[in-house]
Amino acid sequence: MQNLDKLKAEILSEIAAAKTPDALETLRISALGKKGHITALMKELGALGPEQKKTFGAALNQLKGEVNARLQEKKNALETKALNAQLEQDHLDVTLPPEPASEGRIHPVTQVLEELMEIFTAMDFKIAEGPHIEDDFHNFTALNIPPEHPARQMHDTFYLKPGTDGARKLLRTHTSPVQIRTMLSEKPPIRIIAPGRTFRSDSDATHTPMFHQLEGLVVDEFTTMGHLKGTIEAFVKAFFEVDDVKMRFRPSYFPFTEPSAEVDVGCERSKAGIKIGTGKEWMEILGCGMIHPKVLEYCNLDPKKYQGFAFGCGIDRLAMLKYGTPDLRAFFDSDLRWLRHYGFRALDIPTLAGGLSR
Ligand code: 2NL
Repeated sequence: MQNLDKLKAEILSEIAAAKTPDALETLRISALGKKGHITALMKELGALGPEQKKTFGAALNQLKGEVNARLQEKKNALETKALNAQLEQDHLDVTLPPEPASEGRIHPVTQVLEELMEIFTAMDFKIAEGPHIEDDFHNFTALNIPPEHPARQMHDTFYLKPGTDGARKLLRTHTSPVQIRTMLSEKPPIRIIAPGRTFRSDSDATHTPMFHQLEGLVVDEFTTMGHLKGTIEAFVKAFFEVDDVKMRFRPSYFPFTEPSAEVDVGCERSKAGIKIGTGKEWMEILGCGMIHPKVLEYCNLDPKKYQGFAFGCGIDRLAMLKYGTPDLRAFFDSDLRWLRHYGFRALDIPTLAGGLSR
């Protein structure tokens, strides 16, 4: 018995001191394995008398049970400790950008889109979106584009197969239907920009069948051409990141605005590219005007009560001008070399305070 107490004390203190699951397994084998100390004592039981066998056997069984329990306890503790250490080492900072983001690039069109949204949301415009597949009413009729207007002809517009009612849906040719939908569903005052994809059956060095447009719309009770001019001027200065921009509003025509104007900015062309702001030459950057009374009427707005202005420009074209990318078609080739050269880093987010482009 004296011997057993000593053996028990030894084994338990060794278990308590074990530092690894391997060391613990070695201890288990040396106590309870085939040639273990406790196993050896068990084998001696057979040679004892019945009374001794009973007491010694019971004591041995109790020892065996306790050693097993302590081994299991210690095993659990070591495993928990190992898991925690592993977790500590594998600790993941979820606020860091994913690895591919440091390799990938933001497309110039996305960059310019983000810059535009930053500029116009700072002027209290909301961002509106709508479907790419539209109907005749929202894309044409409500915009005062009559059926015989050239913009409706098959060669410009992508039409879908006729539906059950015989009407053909189409891919929107501008983002204007988004503004029509907003005027139909919301009450003035309305201040929105509608950026997005647009589609026209046209393809050459300066046209791709899919391109990006940004349109703006303001409708209120006392909106004037002065508001339009001030908004466009503030936008152009913010976008080209210059304090002073030579600008002119040139009379023009759109079916959906009256009066209509096109806006040119002063520029200087050289071998190195094109500089916007000053110079002897002019570059057209957008079209605009006061919303045509008929368009307001199509949207159930009384033109005697409400007026507004609208403008539209090509995002891809703005990206070409600002970042000096020569050929529009390369925009949508997904050429990695082109993207690495003209693309932007993911974390260089454009802000008015921190600078739009760096
Ligand atoms: C251009 C010219 C323009 C508009 C778009 C518009 C929309 C509604 C009502 C009235 Cl719902 N106008 N949009 C107005 C003037 C010009 O775009 O050259 N775009 C690339």
